[in-house]
Amino acid sequence: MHDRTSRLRIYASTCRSTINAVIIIAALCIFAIAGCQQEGTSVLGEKQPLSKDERMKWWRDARFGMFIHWGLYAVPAGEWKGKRIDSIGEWIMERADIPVSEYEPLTKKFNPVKFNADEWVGIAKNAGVKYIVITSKHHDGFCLWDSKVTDYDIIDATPFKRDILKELSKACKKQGIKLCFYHSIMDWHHPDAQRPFYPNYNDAKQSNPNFARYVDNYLKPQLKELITNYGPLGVLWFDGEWIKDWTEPMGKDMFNYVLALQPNIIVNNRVGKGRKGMEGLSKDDQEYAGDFGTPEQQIPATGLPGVDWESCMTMNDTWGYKSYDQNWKSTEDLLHKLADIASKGGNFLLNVGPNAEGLIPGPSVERLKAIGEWMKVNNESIYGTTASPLGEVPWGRCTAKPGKLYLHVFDWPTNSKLEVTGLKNKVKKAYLLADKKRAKLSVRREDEEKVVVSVPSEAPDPINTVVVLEIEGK
Ligand code: FHN
Repeated sequence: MHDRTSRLRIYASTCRSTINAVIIIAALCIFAIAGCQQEGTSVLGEKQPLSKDERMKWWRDARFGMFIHWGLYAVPAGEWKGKRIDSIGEWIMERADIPVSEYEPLTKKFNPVKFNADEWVGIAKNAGVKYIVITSKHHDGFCLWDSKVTDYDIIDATPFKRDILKELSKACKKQGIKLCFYHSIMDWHHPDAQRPFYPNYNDAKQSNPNFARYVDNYLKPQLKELITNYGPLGVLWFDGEWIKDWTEPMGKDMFNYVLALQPNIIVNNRVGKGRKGMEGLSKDDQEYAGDFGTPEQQIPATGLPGVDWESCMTMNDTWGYKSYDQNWKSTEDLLHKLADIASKGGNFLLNVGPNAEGLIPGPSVERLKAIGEWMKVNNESIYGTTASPLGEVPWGRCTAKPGKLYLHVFDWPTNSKLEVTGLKNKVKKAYLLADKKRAKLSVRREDEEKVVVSVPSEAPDPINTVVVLEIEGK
């Protein structure tokens, strides 16, 4: 930088007017700063944390991600020694009281020859998904990447011997999807973590005297591998934080550790103790580590005003694959959830649980395809939107952008009159988002807070038709 500036001074001294020199120097500095800071590095090349808003922008705009729970548990697929487990598939080691000595041999059977990273990422992209969160390591401790700190990983322990995360990283880069990792703090396989608690792997009261050694010599080095060799990552999605040995101070330390490795990464609130069970966000006023709240299998009734949050959900009743769980949510239900969550200012992280062959189950693929067809027409009403400024609306949901309201109409008015209450702004124009010609719909103001939009007799989309109101002011 200094050489360039001194050359500039020589050049400037030949310029007739000092104003030209000032303009050139200023322009050069602006380019230098812009060029460096985009990756969270200072103009001097040091890594410096970006502001939270800078880090969160792509994530807030994305609104829709895909969760992938995949690992050894896909092999038993919810059944152990002929007995079906009564819970989520990825918990089979704990639910069926399987000792590590009997669970580890599953590695010999994990050979997902039909796995195709481009295909998985394509399914996600066509669904309108903007980021993928995959389990690098779930509670069972098995690693989906080539880790240098253990052989309990896909390269060293299985016949498959391909680095799943490396292949997904390449496919995501190629298709413009952000790659993110779910990583479990709780580890049922590592002797310095919960392994000694067998068969009570999830005993939140027990403590391992060597847990600090697990964090320093295993958990942190593995996270460094994941952030350094597969990145830049979008999100580090921690989980399994509820154990006794993990504390909020450790969460804060981990948050800083991860940000130091990649300044613009985003981290969920399960890095610390800020998750209040499945609600996803503690309501006490303590400052918890992490960037967003994580309600699970639920949508906060009024969102979580003023904070970033993401609802994660299964399409059936399990995260990890179970051969017999056919209790699939309908496409209509999933599309309504997508709009509901966005209308409350949240992100939707929708899960798939691939099987042991490396295939995403058919019913999941069908639903994602149908969601993608709706998103191709209506994604403007989801991406980059903010929570509804209207109160509850009887016919559906509402999302917003500056100067625009997107009315997600689930229940089409039988009289072709769509009533919008709580709206004082002047409506400049109304039209169907799906109508490329944006033919005007007539709007009549009934009173200070209510307008009535005349809509077609039939709902163009039986699940969710979006009517756009262009309005004046905020
Ligand atoms: O125990 C895990 C569970 O297996 C799954 O990964 C969910 C997904 O968010 N998280 C934990 C339960 O809260």
